[in-house]
Amino acid sequence: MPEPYRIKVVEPIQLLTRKGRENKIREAGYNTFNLKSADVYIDLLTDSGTGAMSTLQWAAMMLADEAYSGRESCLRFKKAVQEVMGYNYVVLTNQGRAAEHILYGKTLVRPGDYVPRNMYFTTSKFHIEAAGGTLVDVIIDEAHDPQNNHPFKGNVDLKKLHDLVDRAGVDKIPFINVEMNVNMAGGQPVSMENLRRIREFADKNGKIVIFDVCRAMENAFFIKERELGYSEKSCAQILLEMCSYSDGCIMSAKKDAIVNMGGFIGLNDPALFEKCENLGIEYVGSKDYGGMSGRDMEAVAAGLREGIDDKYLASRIGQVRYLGESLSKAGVPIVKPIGGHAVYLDAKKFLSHIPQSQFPAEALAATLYVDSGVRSMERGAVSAGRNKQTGENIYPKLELVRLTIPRRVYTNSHMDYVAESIISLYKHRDDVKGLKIIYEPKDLRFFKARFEPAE
Ligand code: P71
Repeated sequence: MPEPYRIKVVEPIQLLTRKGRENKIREAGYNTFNLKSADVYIDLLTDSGTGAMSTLQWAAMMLADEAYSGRESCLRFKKAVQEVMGYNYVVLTNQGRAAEHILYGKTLVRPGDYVPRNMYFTTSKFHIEAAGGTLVDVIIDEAHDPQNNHPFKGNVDLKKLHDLVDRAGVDKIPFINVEMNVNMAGGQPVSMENLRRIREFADKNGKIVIFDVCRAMENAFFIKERELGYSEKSCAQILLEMCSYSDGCIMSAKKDAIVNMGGFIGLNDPALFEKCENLGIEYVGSKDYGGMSGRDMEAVAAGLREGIDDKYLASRIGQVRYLGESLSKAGVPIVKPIGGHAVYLDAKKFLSHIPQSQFPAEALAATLYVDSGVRSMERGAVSAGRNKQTGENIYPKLELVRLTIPRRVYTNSHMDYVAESIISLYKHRDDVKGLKIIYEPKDLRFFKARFEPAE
C-alpha cells in the first residue's frame, strides 16, 4: 500500500558536485557528523528528531499552553503517555539522554553496580558508567551475527542474566534494562514471550525492569507481524501489553513519537517518581515543562498517538525494508533481518580489505557521501570508544554503517537513488582506503572525532 498521507510542505534539497563533496568531507575530518546539512543531499544520519510532523501536530502546537506552572499541555502530554503506554507517572525531559541521566545516573546506579541490557547504546552506557556502574551485554548471541535471521534478535538471553546474578550478586544489580527494537543490533525487536520471561525473572529476584521505549512502537509492529497470537491485535494493544511487563521507561520522543524534540521518564512507583521529578527540576526544568516548550509537548502528545497507528507503521517499516531488499538483492552485505528504523551495511564484509583498526565503517560512510551526497552514520569501533582502564580501542563484532530513514520525510525514489549509489560503490569497493584518528574527545568520541586517510 502507498503511504497513508499526502505531502503538504516541501523542503528543497540539492546535490553538490563531486569535487565539492570531496572538499566538504575533508574539511569535516572524514566524519559525517561534522558535515553541514546544507551540503548533504539525502540525510540518513539519524531518525532522531528528523521526522516530518503532521497537520494535526502543527495544529496542536498552536493550542499549546506556555504557562510556567500547571500548563494544560503538560496534562495532555501525561494523558497521552498513560493512554499509549500505560505508565501512571511521567517526568518530562528535553530528550532521551536527560531521562537516562536522571533515572539511571542519578537515581538507580551506585558505584560498583552492574546493569544488564540487551546491547549497549552510547548514551545509556555513558550515564551508567558516569555513575560508576558497568553495563553488561545480555543480548542473545545471534544479535552479534549480521547474517543470522533470528526474528527477535533483540531478545535477552535469560541464561546470561542468571549468570550475571550468580557472578555479581543480586544486590549489585539495580535494574534490568531492556531496549525495544535494539538500535546497535540493527533495529531488531524483542518478542513478547521474552518480555514475559524477563518480568518473571525480575519478580523472582526482586528487581525492577526499565524499558528504553524510543522505538517500542516499531517493536510492536514486528510482534504483530512475527509472533504467534498477535496478528489480529492492533499495535496499540500490543504496545500496552509490552509496557505492562516493565516498571518504567525512558523515552526519546524524537524517534517513534515523530517530533523534533522531547522525551520523558514513565514510572509506576510513586516514590521513584517523586525522586526523579525533583531531579528533573534541578537538572532540566521545572516539573510542568522539563526542558520542553508547551508546543513541543503538544507535538509529542499527538505524535504518540500517530506513531502507533498500524497503517503508518506498516508503511514506515515497509520503506526501510524496500531499501534493504534492493541492496540485498544486489549482493550488498547488510544486517539481516532488515530492522525497523534503518538498514545497516556490514562494513567488515563490504570493505574486507580494511582492518578494523582503520575504521572501515567510518571510511565507508565518508566514501558514500563523496560518491552520492548521502549521509549515513558509523556504528562500529569509533562509536564503541576506548576501554576505560587500558585506553585501547574497543573493536565490536558489529562494524556497521547505518542508513537511518527519517519518518515520513523521503519517498521511495529517494530510496532508489540511495540503493543505486551503494550498489555502484560496492562494485568499486576495493578503491576505498582506511582512516586514522587525528583528534578525539574523551567520551562519545564519534560525535566530534576527526580522521585522515591512513597511509
Ligand atoms: C540515534 C540516536 C541519537 C544519537 C545519540 C547518540 C549518538 C548518535 C545519535 C538516541 C537514543 C537511542 C536509544 C536506544 C537513548 C537515546 C538517546 N539515538 N536510547 O539513534 O537510540 O536519546 O538522542 O533523545 O538523547 O541516532 P536522545
